[in-house]
Order: sequence, then structure tokens, then C-alpha cells
Amino acid sequence: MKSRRKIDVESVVAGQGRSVREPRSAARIRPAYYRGAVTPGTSDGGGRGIVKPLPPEWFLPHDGNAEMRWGAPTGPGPHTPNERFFVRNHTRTPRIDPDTWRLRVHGSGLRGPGAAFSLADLHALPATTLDAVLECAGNGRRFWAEQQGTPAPGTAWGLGGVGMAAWHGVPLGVLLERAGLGPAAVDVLAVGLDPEYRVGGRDLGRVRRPLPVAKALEDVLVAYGMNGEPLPPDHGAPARLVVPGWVGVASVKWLGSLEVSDRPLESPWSTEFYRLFGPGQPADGGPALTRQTVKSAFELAPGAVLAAGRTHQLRGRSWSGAAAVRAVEVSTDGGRVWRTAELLDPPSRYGWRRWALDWRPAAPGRYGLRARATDLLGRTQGAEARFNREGYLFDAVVVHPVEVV
Ligand SMILES: Nc1nc2c(c(=O)[nH]1)N[C@H]1C(S)=C(S)[C@@H](COP(=O)(O)O)O[C@H]1N2
Ligand SMILES: [Mo]
Repeated sequence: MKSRRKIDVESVVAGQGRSVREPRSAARIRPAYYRGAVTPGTSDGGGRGIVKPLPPEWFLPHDGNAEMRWGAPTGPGPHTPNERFFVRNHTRTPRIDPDTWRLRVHGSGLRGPGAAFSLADLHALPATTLDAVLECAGNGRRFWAEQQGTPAPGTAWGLGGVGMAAWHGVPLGVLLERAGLGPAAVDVLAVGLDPEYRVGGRDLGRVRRPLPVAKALEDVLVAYGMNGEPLPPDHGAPARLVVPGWVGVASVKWLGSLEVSDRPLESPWSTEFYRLFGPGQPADGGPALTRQTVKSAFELAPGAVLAAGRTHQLRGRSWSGAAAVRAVEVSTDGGRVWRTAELLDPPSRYGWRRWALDWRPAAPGRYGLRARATDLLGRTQGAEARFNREGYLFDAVVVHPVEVV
């Protein structure tokens, strides 16, 4: 049994929205991995620590994080283009020299001394491409306050802490086999190369999180490609984990090492953060979060203005961490009548499905549009989500306000 330390989650989470202190000189942390300073994202201060541009029509800044706006069309296909993909950084995007970078695999769960892989080594290993949604566990957090009157601390994401990419890389199982995976291995601790995370006066060290070997061998990727391009700096270059269906934090970016252990491992990201605390949970918190819940979003700006007496095609996307989305229903009358939306993509185990539905609002006024999805396991979205203190996994139907004129 893993030890469950009692910790002051409130103070830790309360600090999450604030800026964290600059790392010590990057050169002192790990000279080979850092090359110069990070270019700021935008001059409005919204994208501190993010390298790519963050045009306000595409992104909503949250301190050092960037939320994707659902109101801006993202292109013809189901994939979120790299330049539009949300960014969630605990500190800032590091610049890593791909030529000197190595991924070190070590630990008691290996048969031998372990191995170190260069990017060229990764490129030479068998690779696969996988469509997978990547979503922050806190996605939708602002709706705890807005819809349920129970605010939760932390980044107030709308529904844009999510994206879907075609991830390309080496199955983690292949890599672990090459590194000498032994029969006693139980956990793999992935460690990022971004600066140490400091919060509430404590230095929690590098972002890292254990992954059970069973999941590691199932479908996890060490990804170095994203939508046909090399992984961009903000999304984990040169390589990151992609843990399909699981909370975003499992997909550790800027991968530096993998500790393969014959005993269970833990980190603050599995003991303090990304667990459920509160009503209905064990007194000292639930288990480390794994799968994401079911969600749906309209591809429409909140408060969008639509003409009365005309037919509008409502579009959106739905996803689930547990199984492919099976059906999506939409209500335009406050949740009384639900109509089945047309699904525009085939079922996808880890990808989302786009959908569409025609709506001809007869009369002007304010409307709350609702969409709810059901996955192949029968998991669906209700009118209310069950509260937890940190506001993770909001899975209720989100009411999307529009104005008909
Ligand atoms: N090393 C490292 N990995 C990380 C993070 C981080 O701050 N550092 N953030 C995690 C969280 S909370 C999320 S939701 C996803 C976000 O991935 P993205 O920025 O590529 O969208 O990365 C995860 N991996
Ligand atoms: Mo996250």
C-alpha cells in the first residue's frame, strides 16, 4: 500500500494560479539540456514561459497556461493544429538541445544497468501513430463555480484545456524491453526536464509521476511527433509521454528519465495533486487519478449571436477517456428535449468525435445549449458533477449561452 501522507492541499493548490519563482540559472540545473532563454509567448504577459505565439483570438491566457478557444474554427480535420493546441506548464517551456538530449532508463525493475536513448535512437526504433485526446484534469474547472456554485481553486479552465493530435513515437513497451524490463517491474516514474516546481514556499522538484507498468505496456507512447511535425517546444520537445485516456499530467513533457521500479513509486503529482478529496472520497483522498471522464463542447464562442428564424448548424466535439464516444445528444430548450446529433467521425478509442445538428430558433432570446455524450461503456454526462475540492474531472453537461436576435 502506498503511504498517503496528510498534506495541506489547499495551500498547495491555492498557489497554483500564482506565478512561480524563476528557476535558478538554467545553466546550473542541467547545462546540456538548456539553450539560452525562453522566448516569451506574447507581450501581454498572458503566455509567460510559453514559446509559441498566443493570438488572443485563439487562446485565453491563464497565467503561464493557455486555453484553446472553442469559438475559433480549428481547421477542416479532427486534429487540433499544433499552433492552436492548449498549453499547460507548471513552470515554463525549457529549451532542450535535441542533439545532446538523452532519455535515461534506470531502476530496480530492470534486468541490467538500464540504457540511455538519443533522439536518433528513438527514431530508429519501431514507431506508431495514435490519435489521442490530451486533456487537463482541471479542464472545465470554472463550471464548478459557474454552474454549481461550488468554486474550486486552481486554473479556471473553461472547456479548452483539451486538444486532439496524431501522436507519433515509440511504444513505451518497446523502449522498456530494449532497456531490459524485468518481470518484477511495477511502476515507471517519468521525470520532466522543465525547472523544479516551487509552490507554497516548497520546492517539489521536477514534474514527475508514476505510471503502472500495465498501462505503460498497453498503449503509452514516447512521442516525438505531433500532427506530422516534430514535437514543438511547448508540447514536450524532444520527446514526451502520451498516456492515452488518462489525465493530462500523466503525459510528462520534456522527458528526461524513466525510473522502472520493482516497488510502487509516488510523487506529489500522485499524492497531493491529481487525486480527489472531498465528499464521497476516502478521508485521506482517493487514488491517483487515471482515466478522464466524458465531455462535450460546442465549437462556438460563449454568448455567440445567432439570427432567429434561420437554420444554424451547431457543431461540437465529444470525448471520453474510457472508450469511444457512441452517441451525442443536444438540447436547445433547457434540457427537456434531446435530439441525436449526427456524428461526423468514426468511433475512435482515444480520439474525439465531431458532431453536428441543425437548429432553427423561432424566437429571439437567450438560450442555453446543452450537449451530452455517451461512450461505449455507457458512461455519460449528467446535469451535475460530483464535487471534489480541487475541481478535477468536471463531467456534467456544460450550458453554452447564446443569444438569438
Ligand atoms: N514536464 C512536464 N510535463 C507536463 C506538465 C508540466 O508542467 N511539466 N504539465 C502536465 C499537464 S498538467 C498537462 S494537462 C499536460 C499538458 O500538455 P500540453 O501543454 O502539451 O497541452 O502536460 C503534462 N505534462
Ligand atoms: Mo493538467
